Amino acid sequence: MLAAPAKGVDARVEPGHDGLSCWCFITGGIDMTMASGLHEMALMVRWENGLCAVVDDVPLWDAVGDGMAVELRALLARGGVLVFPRQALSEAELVRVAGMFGTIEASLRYDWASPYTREVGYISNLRDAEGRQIGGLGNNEVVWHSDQTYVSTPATGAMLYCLESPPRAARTSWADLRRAWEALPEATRARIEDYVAVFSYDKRAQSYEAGSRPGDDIRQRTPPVEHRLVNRHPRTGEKALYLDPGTATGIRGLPAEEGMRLLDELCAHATQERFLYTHDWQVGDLVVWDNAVTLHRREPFDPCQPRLLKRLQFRLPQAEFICPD
Ligand SMILES: O=C(O)CCC(=O)C(=O)O
Ligand SMILES: [Fe+2]
Repeated sequence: MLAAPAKGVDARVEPGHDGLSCWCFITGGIDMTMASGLHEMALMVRWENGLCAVVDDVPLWDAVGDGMAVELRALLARGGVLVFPRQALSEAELVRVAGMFGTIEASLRYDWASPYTREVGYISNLRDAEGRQIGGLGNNEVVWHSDQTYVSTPATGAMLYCLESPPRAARTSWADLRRAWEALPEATRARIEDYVAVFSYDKRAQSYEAGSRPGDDIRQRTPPVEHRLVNRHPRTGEKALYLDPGTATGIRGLPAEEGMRLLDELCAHATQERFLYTHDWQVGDLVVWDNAVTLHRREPFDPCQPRLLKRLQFRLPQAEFICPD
């Protein structure tokens, strides 16, 4: 269990801190779960601020048994964010891992797709020999958002796999929209619970830097759509805000300005430090998240520093996860 995995990326740990002691030191409580499957092993889980489960020592390049897959999906359903530090995964292996969480869907952004694997997208500021960006989102800040809100039936599962990222920069944060909902005053919850928001990809794309904006064909395939502002988990009944103020254009039935003011206020509330997990990327980290219960944002970074992540998105099962419609 504690031996270094056969195919991991070299651990980047500070001198004097081997992975284990560092891990134990920062652990408040260890969640030991026996999972069955091809690998009969205990899952070692460290929770970060109640929303992110860090899972060490699962070699995802090997086939994961059904029992383990069920456990990992349950962790994602519980927290909303799942981190597998320092994996070493080919694009084919990324496709297999994503398929364990849900049904993979290629992104609308075919212009960001890997030249080798249609389902894999590149998030990068790197350029090819002709000076064209090899992926999307460049080096600017990516403001708080939830992926796919501009689609009528969003595929809410997503993962990013880090190939290269500047040290202690370009961090990505996630905000917990279930706890944000619970922390709202009762009167606000009653007032907004049945609101429906309108979303437009066109609006979101205007915030992208020039090289990441969609072509006309993609814009024609993304007319405005509507989603409930508050969703309910099918099994647990837990509720979550469904927010994306950079893509939303308002609330149905409210004057545009009033609707946007409310959405901005809710976003400011939901992204308070107490609801966040921030990931400082290391090569090989795989982060999986549920866009129905979280918002995320990426910090801007120095354009001279190379950054490359591979991205997949997938439909999480309706019986286990909130699926906005
Ligand atoms: O670059 C990042 O860390 C996040 C990009 C992003 O928002 C995404 O891949 O959905
Ligand atoms: Fe995103």
